Amino acid sequence: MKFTKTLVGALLTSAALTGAAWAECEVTLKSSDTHPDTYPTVLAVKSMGDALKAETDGRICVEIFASAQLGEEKDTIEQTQFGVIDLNRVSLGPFNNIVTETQVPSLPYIFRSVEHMHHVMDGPIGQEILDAFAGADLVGLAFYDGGSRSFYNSEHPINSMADMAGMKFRVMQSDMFVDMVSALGANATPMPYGEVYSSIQTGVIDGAENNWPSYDTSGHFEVAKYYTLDQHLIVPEVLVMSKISWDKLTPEDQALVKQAAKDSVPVMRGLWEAQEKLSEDKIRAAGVEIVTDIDKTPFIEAMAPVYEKYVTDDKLKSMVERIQATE
Ligand code: GTR
Repeated sequence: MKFTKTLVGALLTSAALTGAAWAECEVTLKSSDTHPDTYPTVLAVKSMGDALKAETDGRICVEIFASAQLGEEKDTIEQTQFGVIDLNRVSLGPFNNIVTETQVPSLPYIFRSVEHMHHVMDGPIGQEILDAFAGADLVGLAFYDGGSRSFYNSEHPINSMADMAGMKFRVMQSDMFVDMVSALGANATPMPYGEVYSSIQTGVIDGAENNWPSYDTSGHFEVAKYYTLDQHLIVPEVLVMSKISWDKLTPEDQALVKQAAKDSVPVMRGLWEAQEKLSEDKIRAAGVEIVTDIDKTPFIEAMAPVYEKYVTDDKLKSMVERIQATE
């Protein structure tokens, strides 16, 4: 590019303005995400930051650290509990061992569809789960979409549960997901997202499971070319705030943060729908072998022991029943 005087001038002015704008922020909330800059979750938090900044005349800003710059999800959750990170956008999976209530919407096949998940998470059950984060020194702000997760691997197409026998799949760091994979006759290795690509490439694991956008943007489809749409999980994602950071805000500012987070949800859902299509097209064009007509019934039936082990107390049992009764 040829740098004309005008262009250089414009760049300098915009740099100065950006600097000035950040300098005005009285509160800068540091926000973490494992995904790259253009991923729907990152863009949704960005829209929340823009709204907050506008609402507060530039007093409250959000600075996003995408692409796991602040660490893998399990570690960033701890940093958020300690107030080192202010905001964190994470799947509910890595919360399963910390906030028991998050196990319920993470149960395999608990939701009949994404619409069913929205009805539940937008209502009183969703609110109960958001409130439960208080027990882990966190404030649950909003749920985002994570589509449905399915298995992919580098070995062969999976047409039935029998094809999974003895295979090794990476799962998120949640005991429940380890048991889920065992119940399907395969072996599970919990590991951070950032280690999955090389682990498949080097044969440490045979595959993993995720939604279209993550399978795409992580590049996993390049090393695991068989994807079976068994859709075992429709696990929502969540935006949480550190209780320590929250307590530093005035009640008025807390209300603004809560509202901005809520308002980012429809933004996220629109971006998600578009991204799912883009990723699916890209993956199909890349020649991935996709099994769509899998019979899910044996998969659903195999999950009984997982429900038995994890849905133990009355509170969780009632939550499961209420979800099943939700339209
Ligand atoms: C993605 C999710 C991430 C992370 C990742 C994983 O779908 O958006 O938050 O949980 O999956 O499998 O670790």
